[in-house]
Amino acid sequence: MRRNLDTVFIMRRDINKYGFSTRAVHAGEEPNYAEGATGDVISPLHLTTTYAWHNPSKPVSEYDYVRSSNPTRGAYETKLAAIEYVKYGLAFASGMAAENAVLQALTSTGDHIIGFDDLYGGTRRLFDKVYTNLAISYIDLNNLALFEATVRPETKIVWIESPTNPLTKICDIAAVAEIAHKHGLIVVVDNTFLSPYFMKPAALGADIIVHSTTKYIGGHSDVLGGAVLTSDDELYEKIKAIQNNCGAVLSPFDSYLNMRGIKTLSVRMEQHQRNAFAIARFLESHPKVNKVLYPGLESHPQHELIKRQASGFGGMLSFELKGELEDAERVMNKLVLFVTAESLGGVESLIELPVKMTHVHVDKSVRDAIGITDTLMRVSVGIEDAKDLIADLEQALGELRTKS
Ligand code: P1T
Repeated sequence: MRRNLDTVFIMRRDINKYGFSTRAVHAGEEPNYAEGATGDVISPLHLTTTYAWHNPSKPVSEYDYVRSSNPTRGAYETKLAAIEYVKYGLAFASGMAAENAVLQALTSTGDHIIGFDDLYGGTRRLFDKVYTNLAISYIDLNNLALFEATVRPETKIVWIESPTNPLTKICDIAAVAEIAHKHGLIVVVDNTFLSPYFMKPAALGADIIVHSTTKYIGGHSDVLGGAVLTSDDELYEKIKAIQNNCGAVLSPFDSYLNMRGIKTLSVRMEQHQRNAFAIARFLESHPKVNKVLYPGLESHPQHELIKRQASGFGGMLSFELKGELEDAERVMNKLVLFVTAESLGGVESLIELPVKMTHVHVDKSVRDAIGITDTLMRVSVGIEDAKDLIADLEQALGELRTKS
């Protein structure tokens, strides 16, 4: 049963009539004006694992046990749903736990899934190594004829990232969704990279949206979490049952931190994007750089497409050096501000080498086929001063010039 907030709060606001930033600040955080209440402006951190009953027939409230529901997690799930413009939010202990809940709830042995060919390496590992009872086809979803030809009677889900991780490939979500729905497929969009600030996949036809909230939603590289969002009552009930029965829920404290993160999502995303543009343009003009993949650049092959379906381009970019693997490693070792690390979406800038880090588990033949080369580096652009970030890249790339 979905928690009825009216029993806890006196609701004065209709959050649905507000814009993104207002929702991000206020959804799930209505002050409690009830007689005798404390009037908290911020939804408080509510720590208890269990809730009292007056007697075995009469619980004090609609809460019975923390795995099933908790006021802080409930408030966070309300905020998540509001910023994705959907009815329901479900918070999980990690992005992978969220993805797993979707697969567990909606697939059974023999089903077939179609995935974009450049999904996050961990998502591919979940599909390939854990869901060995399913058939998976990875294809370029920009080829809509190929997509339709790949659909089989047992196909259940099409799984999209746009931009993909790490090649920043975009696909036309509305076009994919139209074909998918014609064949009765469920459309899942992993919206981690753009965040709901820049793209609302539900409006493009996504049935389910997943997030690694570890990234932009948390925003400070200190909370692991995941989320599933949907407006579909039946899908929600099925995935909620897995959340409760399997138990990979987000803790109240982490829910509280992520609520705090969401309040600044819009201002952070604007600064991530501003800096990403500055860095992308700098790299594009650098003689040691072979190519820059940032959807905001006119040179990005799907620049026009992303402009149609999103309101921005985000803070993630990848670039390929001229040279060998060792050159990429030399540059990374010289960087002072950029930290070599996996993950993304935090306020600090990170850089990583997919062939040795995030995508090391993806077969080399697959990496070669889709273009994850030895010198491809992925940058999660933070919110520092752009000029400091560019100076750091300039001195590190200069290291390369002295060698040649
Ligand atoms: O790490 P976790 O919160 O479990 O989320 C997994 C995940 C799901 N989807 C996308 C698009 C992701 O990028 C991730 C996690 N990605 C990294 C850790 C990374 O460095 O790309």
